[in-house]
Amino acid sequence: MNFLSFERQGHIVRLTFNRPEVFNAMHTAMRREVLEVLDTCAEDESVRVVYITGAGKAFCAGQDLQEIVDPNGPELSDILSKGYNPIVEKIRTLKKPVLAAVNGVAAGAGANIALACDITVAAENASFTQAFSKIGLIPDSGGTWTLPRLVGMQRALGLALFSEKITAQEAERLGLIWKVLPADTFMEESWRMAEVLSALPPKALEYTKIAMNASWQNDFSAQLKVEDTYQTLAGQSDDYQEGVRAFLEKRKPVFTGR
Ligand code: T3D
Repeated sequence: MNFLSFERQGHIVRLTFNRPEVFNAMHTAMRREVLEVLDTCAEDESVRVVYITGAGKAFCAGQDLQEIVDPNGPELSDILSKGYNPIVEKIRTLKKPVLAAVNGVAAGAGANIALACDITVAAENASFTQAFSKIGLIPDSGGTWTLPRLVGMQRALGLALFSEKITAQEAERLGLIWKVLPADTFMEESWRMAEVLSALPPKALEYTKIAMNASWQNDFSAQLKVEDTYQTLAGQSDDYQEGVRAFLEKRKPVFTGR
């Protein structure tokens, strides 16, 4: 890996965007590496949580604009179809939680990758900007889908059309992200959240993610059927037995993922 770092600690994979000199803006080779890591995480059942952050001052400034003006650069449509689209699709469909630890500014596709994650936390000095409208583009990387669902249509359009940089606190207030964390302990606290997730029953988290995502397409009755299906599956797991036994025996549960 040349443009990101990728390490495994326990059941957690930490993926760090690593082009700090350009605020972790992404070019083709970097997008390929991100996809490779996400594929590895999908295939490896022992990985329970994916933690994504950025090196240096930024989380990710989105598309590397130098690549756009490079006459030998990729076609714009390939940038989406072979890069950002599969990245956000994989994040949304990965059978494990993906936590974005937004350590600094997240712009354009960088913002929308962070918002495609299941849990997005931000350092108190981080910020978000859609950025697209300022360079003549529309929000991509799922932004036109994610934004209205997270914050409602007026706010989604406000964020997308004005492309103002908003603070982490404002992002939390709007419901764009889960939580703002103190800057000086951000990496430790956000990592601890990943550890908490990694100790929970993996199947329960997987089914919760699937059911929540399915809700966008369903009416109430259809969604009750989804809950029925996945609750039945969860109820057949060893981890459910373990969770109940541990509670009754007043001890810490040990979940195996079975
Ligand atoms: O159709 C398609 O397929 C295209 C796909 C598009 C997907 C997208 O993501 S489009 C949106 C692309 N991103 C942007 O337009 C954001 C551009 N960057 C900014 O607006 C600002 O840099 C930030 C708001 C992110 C941060 O501002 P600030 O003032 O804190 O930092 P800065 O000084 O502007 O940037 C720091 C360095 O990073 C600077 O380099 P230097 O001058 O120190 O050598 C800057 O040029 C570089 N940088 C920041 N963003 C990008 C970048 N270099 C290349 N591409 C970038 N996106």
